[in-house]
Amino acid sequence: MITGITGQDGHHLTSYLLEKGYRIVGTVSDTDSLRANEYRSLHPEVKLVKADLCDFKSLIEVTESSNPDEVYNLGAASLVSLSFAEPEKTANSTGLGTLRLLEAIRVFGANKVKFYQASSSEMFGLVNESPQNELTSFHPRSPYAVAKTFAHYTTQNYREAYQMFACSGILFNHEGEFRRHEFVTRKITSSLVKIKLGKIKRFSLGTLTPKRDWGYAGDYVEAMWLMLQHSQPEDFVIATGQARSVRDFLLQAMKTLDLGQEIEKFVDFDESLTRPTEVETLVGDASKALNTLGWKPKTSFETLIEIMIENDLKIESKS
Ligand code: G4F
Repeated sequence: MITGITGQDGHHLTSYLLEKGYRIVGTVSDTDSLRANEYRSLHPEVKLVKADLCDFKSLIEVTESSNPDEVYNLGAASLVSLSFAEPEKTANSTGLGTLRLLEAIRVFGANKVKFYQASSSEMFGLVNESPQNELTSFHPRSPYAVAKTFAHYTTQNYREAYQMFACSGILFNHEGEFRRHEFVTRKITSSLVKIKLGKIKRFSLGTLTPKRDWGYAGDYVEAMWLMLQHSQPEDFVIATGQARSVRDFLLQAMKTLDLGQEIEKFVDFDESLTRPTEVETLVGDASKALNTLGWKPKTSFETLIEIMIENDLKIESKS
């Protein structure tokens, strides 16, 4: 069972698990939404069931009816910037939603269900060491990160209190062809592709200085699965180990599209796209995942950008 199945990671995880012969039930809050219909057209073999992380009764019902062996909790209000405008909604779905789901699983099969929680590197926030690993302390800097930290500790508590196989993957930024346009990487690749095709002349960004550890989402879903196949429930950092700035991403994307290296030709800066509290630098140390699960990232920064640009070129040339 996968919550948030119509999101970026849901798409990748679906393909990964279907190839392994899994039967999948995906939960969506609205079975007729555009995203649900798009998802269905790509993965018609997956059953979509209406359930909402903010509605405990629906989680009890879907857990009982689908009787899952593995649960991947990918559902969340995942836009950090939006969480400042909607803190209560974010806490309810991203934070309390995880608690509700764990409670539903505890009632209907705690001993057999393996639970994966999508924790986030945003929890490290104002970092006190670099790179960050599983022992680095958290200093969340947004309502989103606060909610994810609550969900992370709740998962740990259910593991310890009820001996549940519940673990968290602390995933650093991961991008790809299913990334939504609101995130900076997709905003950059799709806008530059539109510029290349003569559809627009310029676009706006908030800031170029923050650094992130950007990997490919297709690589990261393998780590989620490996965590649930491990002999015991443990938390893992999943990252590439390399920090690049928004500027680095932009310049590499411009290079890939032969658009030169003059940022001012295409980009405006808009103060309203900055955050009240920014996370300046995140970079992960995934050596525990390598040593314990044998996981490592396969896709380079340059290839990730090529994948995203190729996909945007396909979409924009058609429309
Ligand atoms: O693409 P972003 O919005 O991703 P962010 O905030 O790092 O969060 C992503 O990664 C987390 C894992 O660490 C996930 F938990 C989370 O759900 C999400 O997937 O922003 C990246 C950076 C930020 O520093 C932001 O301030 O880009 C900067 N930025 C600059 N201009 C912008 C923009 N971000 C967005 N979304 N839009 C801009 O115009």
